Amino acid sequence: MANEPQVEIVETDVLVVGGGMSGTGAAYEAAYWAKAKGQRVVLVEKAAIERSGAVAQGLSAINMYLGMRWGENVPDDFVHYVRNETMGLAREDLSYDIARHVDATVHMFEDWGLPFFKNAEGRYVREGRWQVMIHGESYKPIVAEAAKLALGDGNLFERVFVSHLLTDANDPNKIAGAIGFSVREYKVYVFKAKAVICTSGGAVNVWRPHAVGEGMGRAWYTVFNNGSVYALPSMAGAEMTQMEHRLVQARFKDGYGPVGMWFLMFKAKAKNAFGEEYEITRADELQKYAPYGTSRPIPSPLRNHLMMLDIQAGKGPIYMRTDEAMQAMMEGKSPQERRTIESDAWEDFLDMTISQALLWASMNIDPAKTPSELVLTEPYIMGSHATGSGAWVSGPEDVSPSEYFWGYNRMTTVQGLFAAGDGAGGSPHKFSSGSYTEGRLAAKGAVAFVVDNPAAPNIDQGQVDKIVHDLYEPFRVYEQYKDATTREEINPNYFLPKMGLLRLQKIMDEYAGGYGSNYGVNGPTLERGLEHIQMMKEDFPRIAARNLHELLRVWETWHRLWCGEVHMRHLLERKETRWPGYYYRLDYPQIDDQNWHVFLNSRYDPATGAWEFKTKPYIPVVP
Ligand code: SFD
Ligand code: AMP
Repeated sequence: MANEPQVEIVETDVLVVGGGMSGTGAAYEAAYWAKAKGQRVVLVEKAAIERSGAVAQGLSAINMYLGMRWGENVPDDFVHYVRNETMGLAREDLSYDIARHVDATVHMFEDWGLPFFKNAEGRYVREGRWQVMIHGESYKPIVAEAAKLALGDGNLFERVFVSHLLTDANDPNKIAGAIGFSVREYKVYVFKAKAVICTSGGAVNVWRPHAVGEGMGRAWYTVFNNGSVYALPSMAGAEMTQMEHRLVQARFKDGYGPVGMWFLMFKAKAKNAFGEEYEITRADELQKYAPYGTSRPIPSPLRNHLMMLDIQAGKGPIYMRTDEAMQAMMEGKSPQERRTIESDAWEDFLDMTISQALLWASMNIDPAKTPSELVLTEPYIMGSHATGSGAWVSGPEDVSPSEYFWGYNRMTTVQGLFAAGDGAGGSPHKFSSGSYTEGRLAAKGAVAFVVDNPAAPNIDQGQVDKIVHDLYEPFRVYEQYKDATTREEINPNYFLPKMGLLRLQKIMDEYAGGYGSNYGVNGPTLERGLEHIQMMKEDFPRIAARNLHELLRVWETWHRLWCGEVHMRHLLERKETRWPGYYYRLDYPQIDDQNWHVFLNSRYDPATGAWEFKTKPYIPVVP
């Protein structure tokens, strides 16, 4: 263990933070434009990009593909879909921008060797209107390889966790770079950059998960995404939007296998323990949420809401009737065709959620004979699936109204700081392909920003020295106090990151509408929860680390804590329940379109520590 790390300076034009879907997309695109402009592009990733982020295990579907070459959809159709899914609150300029470009990205994946399911005419097989099926176990290595080739030698820094962004010494609202520490060596990197693209993934394990103890590593979204994509820009003073729009998913119990293919392609039904289909028996409930509830598909939060009502009425457990669906599909089919249906059902999980297949095998579940339990997950903060949390970013100049445009596509309110994927707010349903596409769009914007702003960033050396020193404080805390106890995990003077994480998860579950509180919150509960968060922040200087791995966990916990705070502040501010099924503001149980059909934005001021909230108008951009 070292008291002070070795420090390495890396100078670049564009810095990409995170090498997941949007990060590899950003690197691929930025490198292309940068070559022409003589710029350097560097990517920094906490893990190894070949298997990092949400797509590390692979995916069995690409959930955003329009099929424009076959006349299947046009971008306006996608915007209508997103508008309804979000109960009327999407940044339509951003959704439109991704929609018009996403097909080209998907075709590129195929050129690079990603295998697609195809029908007799050579078209991609559709799971649903927006989703196409892939044999996607190696999806991530394929896009990672393209990013590595584009970046070139010496420009990829793996196993480096970015903990802080740096702003310009002369202009606190301009980006200057980032700081990260190696999780393999006693080394800290100071990246000096003219533009930074933040793509470091959604927030998982902020709330107490269903699976605790040894099962804690099993959640739906990747547990290695700790909310850096929200904490980093927010701590640097960027405006954040929709941070209250958290995601709760209906999933196969315990393994968290996705349900899309079962619902959309296999036409399976979710039914309660008494065989009733809540989407039919509770259809009247949807009328209350017109026009969203009465449009199809039923918005994701409202599907959850109907399921919750059934559970609260004592009608659980809820089952996905895989048995009925598979038997219907297999009727009249040859043994060979039956075998194909069966293997597709298993591959859906084996490509992206292997543990669900293991769980089926270990629980003697044959999906053609036995239904499987569905549950609602703990909440996640995400901007790429069925929710739109993230930074408030500029849209494209040819589409965005002036309220949504300030110069460079996907730039946040901090000059030179860009965001994409889970990190760009207000444009959900981009998924893997849309996130990659958005990374590309942000990269083009970032390169243009550097062309217009070529001056080297001014680094505040005092700020850098303090951060570098603080990063290793948990080692010093441990060294100072380790002899005060015979059991390292329990100490009167420090706590370890696992304890910190459990403390945060308890606060979030009990005060911020986790599954343990039936997703319900009210004003006083949130205010009390924020007091607990404040106390935890005050205790944070007492967190200790025994090795580099624990140091990583320390700073991941800090980012999660930040996400929890921003989320609670947003929940408190939005005085309505816009997304029943994701959360309930029990003191404001209705949707209030008159007052709250607006985006809610927060800004943390790094100079004063004050929080400011404002609303931004919802402006439709397609008819
Ligand atoms: O079925 C730092 N997703 C699905 N997308 C699809 O297109 N089809 C599906 O089938 C999808 N499904 C699905 C999906 C995800 C998961 C986990 C499952 C099932 C089980 C969603 C997409 O994967 C998702 O939308 C995108 O991946 C989002 O992209 P992006 O770039 O925003 O996040 P990322 O890929 O996780 O990458 C983040 C990277 O950042 C790194 N990182 N690096 C340095 N410093 C830090 N501080 C960092 N913090 C994080 C991460 O390691 C990672 O590489 S289904 O459910 O719908
Ligand atoms: P999932 O597997 O649940 O992540 O879903 C994959 C895709 O299918 C996403 O685009 C979901 O929004 C969509 N989806 C899942 N279930 C349904 C459903 N019952 N009706 C319509 N769309 C769905």
